[in-house]
Amino acid sequence: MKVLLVNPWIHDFAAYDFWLKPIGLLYVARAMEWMGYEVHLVDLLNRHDPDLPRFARVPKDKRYGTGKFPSQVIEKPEMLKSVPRRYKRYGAPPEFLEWKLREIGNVDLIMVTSTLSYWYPGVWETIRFLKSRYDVPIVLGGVYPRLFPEHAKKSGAIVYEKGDLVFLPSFLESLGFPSKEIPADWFEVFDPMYELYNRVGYLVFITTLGCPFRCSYCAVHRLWNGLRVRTPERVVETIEKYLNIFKVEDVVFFDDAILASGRFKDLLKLIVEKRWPVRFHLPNGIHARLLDEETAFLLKEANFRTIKLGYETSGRLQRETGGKVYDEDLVRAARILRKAGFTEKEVSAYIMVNMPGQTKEDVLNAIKVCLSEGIGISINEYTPIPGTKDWEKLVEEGKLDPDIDPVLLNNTVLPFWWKYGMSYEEIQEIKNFAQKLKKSEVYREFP
Ligand code: B12
Ligand code: SF4
Repeated sequence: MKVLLVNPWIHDFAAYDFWLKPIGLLYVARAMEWMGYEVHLVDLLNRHDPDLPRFARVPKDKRYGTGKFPSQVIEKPEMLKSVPRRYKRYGAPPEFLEWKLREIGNVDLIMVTSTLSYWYPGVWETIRFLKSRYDVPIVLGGVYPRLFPEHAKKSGAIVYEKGDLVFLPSFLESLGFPSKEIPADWFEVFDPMYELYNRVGYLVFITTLGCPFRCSYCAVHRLWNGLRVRTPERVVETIEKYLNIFKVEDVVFFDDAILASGRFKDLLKLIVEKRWPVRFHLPNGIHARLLDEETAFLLKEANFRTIKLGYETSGRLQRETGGKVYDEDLVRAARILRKAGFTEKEVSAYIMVNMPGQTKEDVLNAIKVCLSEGIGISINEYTPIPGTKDWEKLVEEGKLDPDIDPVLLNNTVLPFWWKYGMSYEEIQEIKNFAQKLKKSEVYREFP
């Protein structure tokens, strides 16, 4: 039995390859191999595919293997017509997909993944394309169908609504496909199946699934029950295995709560011992309160180059959204990291703009806190996510239609129509201010 796994196109006003790898799909690949399938992968977002330059001009890598995707301007969906920006298909062009499918030939089953729900138009286009070439069942899984199952069913694919892979065998059986029980500890024993790639520009891993916190704007607790932790020994084994196959210089951890695992220091110690000639990155905000000096020094010794702290906002919303971090936690973490030798180029804090109830002052104060501690700023625009406390409150107050088309929840689009948040101009002003600060001399005053 032959299965084709596809990482679909992104349709958006902007998208950047900030170490995007379909790690969930690579676990699905391993599970399918475990069940005896012959597995093939088409990753339309792999900028480092050696065949891609024959089909598109591929922008050169920027920092640490990140970079711009090839893109094509496409027509905006009706609902986005009033947004005065160009809408694009990001990733390999359709001719590349056509060629790949010809190379792979007939398959028995197709599986498509998805991450951000508001990227669904790219998922749907990919599914339409596949349907026009194959007459086999297409299964859609990932974050989008888990958050918007009913909407995802309109894609024309059969939807896998679960996160955990232990449910995959019975799902396949229900479709008439062969299966075999998946080990309950698959997250420990399975490696994400990177060997399906010819070339990658970096490697992305996760060492934990889930998060013990319950922030009111975040869906992670709905996606994963509790916190699952992979043993440091297995993580190191996996990294080593793939560093031997791919000559990459950057290794990235995408965890939501890596410091909450209770095993991170052990992992860092093992990484330090290995002395691999690579840089490490933590692009998904870590918990400032959980950072201690020993961890900071180990991060430095292990050659971490990107550390993002989850800060989100200053002011009363810190408590109201769940109390994950307070100013004093951020300040403490920033100082510890500076003491360990990190600079503002390596450490920055995520600040969210346009959270319900947030004022411009909350954001500006948060920026000032970062500034005074000599750490960088990464501005994120808020988007409501189903299943979160924020979503439920907004629906209850009549400020959000629960049946909204997910494309309108694109964080770039929200300020153009949502009258309960900040205006496009206000957000732009904040972003310009942050941009100016980044370029200014202010940060250089810090040792
Ligand atoms: C990594 C990540 C990113 C990465 C890139 C994601 C990527 N690879 O494309 C980056 C850093 C770019 C990112 C950015 C953002 N993200 Co993000 N991100 C994540 C994160 C932390 C991990 C995703 C992941 O790899 N999970 C681990 C794998 C194992 O899980 P999985 O993909 O679900 O796969 C499992 C199952 O779903 C299933 N499966 C997956 N595919 C398939 C396919 C088939 C056929 C089957 C059967 C099964 C199956 O099997 C897998 C194993 O169990 C999630 C949170 C989370 N923990 O899921 C948020 C998350 C997806 N992000 C989220 C958000 C909000 C954002 C931002 C918008 C934040 C912001 N406000 O700025 C930005 C977007 C900026 C932009 N416009 O680009 C939200 C999604 C909201 C939504 N409506 O979709 C999430 C859920 C976090 C949250 N806050 O609640 N993100
Ligand atoms: S925002 Fe971070 S700390 Fe809060 S629940 Fe989500 S993953 Fe956990």
